[in-house]
Amino acid sequence: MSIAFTPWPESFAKKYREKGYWTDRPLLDLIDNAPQENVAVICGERSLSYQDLCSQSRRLAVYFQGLGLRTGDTALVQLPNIAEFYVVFFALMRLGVAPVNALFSHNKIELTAYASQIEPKIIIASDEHVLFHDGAFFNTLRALSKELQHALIIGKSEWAETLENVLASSTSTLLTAVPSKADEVAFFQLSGGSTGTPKLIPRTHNDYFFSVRRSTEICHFTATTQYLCALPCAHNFPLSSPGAFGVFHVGGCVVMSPSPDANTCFELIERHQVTVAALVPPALALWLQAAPSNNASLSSLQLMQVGGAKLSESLARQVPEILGCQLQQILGMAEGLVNYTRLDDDLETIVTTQGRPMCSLDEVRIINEAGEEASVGEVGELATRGPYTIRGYYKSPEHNAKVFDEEGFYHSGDLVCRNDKGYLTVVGRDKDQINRGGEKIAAEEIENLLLRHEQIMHSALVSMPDSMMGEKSCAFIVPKIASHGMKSLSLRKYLRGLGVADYKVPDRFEFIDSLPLTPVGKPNKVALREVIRQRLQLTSQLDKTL
Ligand code: AMP
Ligand code: DBH
Repeated sequence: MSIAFTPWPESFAKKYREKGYWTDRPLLDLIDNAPQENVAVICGERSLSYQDLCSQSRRLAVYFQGLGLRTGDTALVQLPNIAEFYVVFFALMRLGVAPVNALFSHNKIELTAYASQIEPKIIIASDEHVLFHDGAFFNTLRALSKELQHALIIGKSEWAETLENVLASSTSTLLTAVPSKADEVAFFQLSGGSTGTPKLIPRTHNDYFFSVRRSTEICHFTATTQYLCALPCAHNFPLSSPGAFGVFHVGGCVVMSPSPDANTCFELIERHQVTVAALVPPALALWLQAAPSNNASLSSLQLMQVGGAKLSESLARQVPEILGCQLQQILGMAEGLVNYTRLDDDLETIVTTQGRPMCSLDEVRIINEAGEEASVGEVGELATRGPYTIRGYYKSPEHNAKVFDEEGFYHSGDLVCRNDKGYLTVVGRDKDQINRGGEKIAAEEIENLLLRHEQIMHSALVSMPDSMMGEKSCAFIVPKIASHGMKSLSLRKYLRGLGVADYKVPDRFEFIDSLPLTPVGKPNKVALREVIRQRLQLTSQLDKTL
């Protein structure tokens, strides 16, 4: 049994193979073909060689096989930045089991949404996450997903099997299972989304492997690369741009950091002679603030990759000055297309653009308001198709009909302009999403949760400017009755109680009598963004005068 997804048309698949982009090899080759004696991952005081990674993932795969997991099955995985994330990923790859790798910041709402879409047979989670301190949440999920039978915990557990125990008690590496076919779904990426339910992105071995290989070429990764994984390890950026998988492809070493915190990372950079790091803009801003007064030597650092949200030109210019390394900007998306500034680009291009597509078969169309292709410098929506850009979200026919056109282009909702050399600069967004310093929030998801509150009549979530995060979120609330007594604090508590990820809880609440509407009767978010912008401006002026 294989997992259903929207395939690339045969003529495109043929082209991608002829060009050598799709090689029909499984992602497992990333570690199985690596120089086995090299160190693959450093995590705290532990070092795992490629041989360790291969043998542990093989033993774990044997255990999974014993449970009856097989090709076409799915798994829900939620792990922090630890080496076991990769052990688990490649164990599942050996059997052709496709995981959704939830972010560690995800909570009940997100995990439930993923589980109900993929109906996993197994949950693999960490004892560090409060949801898995006991078996209660697992049982809730089992009631929703009839396939769910197993749980494996990384760490200690009184209610589920643990990885430690599995590895201690199994030495067999005898596997009869094989990976899924290279042109089938290897795993699911997460979409930042703009809809009520978070969408899943089916990625095949062929398309993902290509994006990883091509990325390592562009970023000059080699066996001597020491890569700092400071962003959430499951995210597409630190996984594949070139990320940990790029490092594995060339036999280099991934240094895990529990967080992007500057001081934690600086220590790791010095200790492990890190050469490349990847950050979102707010984390970069904190590094730039902390670096001058930190004693750790950052001299090994050669490349700082920044992406996920718009980087201001002024921060960009500080990178070589303060960190003493080169900057690379990346505009990527879990749906596929990744743009990079190149290492030999001139400084102006690097600080003012978010790069250009990674390969010649990435087709980019920028569509202006009139629905026509924009000319150089003109703003329009970025639409794309190519050898590693999906043709459809998982089981989402209605949404797919909206964001994929008849020619298979994915309409990203990003407003960009292109210069005469094909480099893209992001200027805005035409999707109902807040980009909170790289963490995406689908407005509709939070609005729906707010509407479940018995005192709320209408809600609208919009972005508001923030000097540190770029954007934060503001929820406009129309109460059912004027004398409602709702406070920001109680609404925050309410949302947390429902079990939504913390980063999605609105940074600010504004209570209003009615929502301004557009001519077609939808909440006028342009007007609401303007309301909050003015209120913030007023507060900051008052602060200055006091
Ligand atoms: P996701 O769908 O969660 O993978 O998020 C991808 C989206 O993040 C893109 O469509 C952009 O909106 C945004 N994004 C990623 N990188 C950048 C960047 N360098 N500058 C501005 N926005 C970015
Ligand atoms: O934001 C993203 O999704 C992103 C950013 C940089 C991404 O998916 C990527 C690089 O691959």
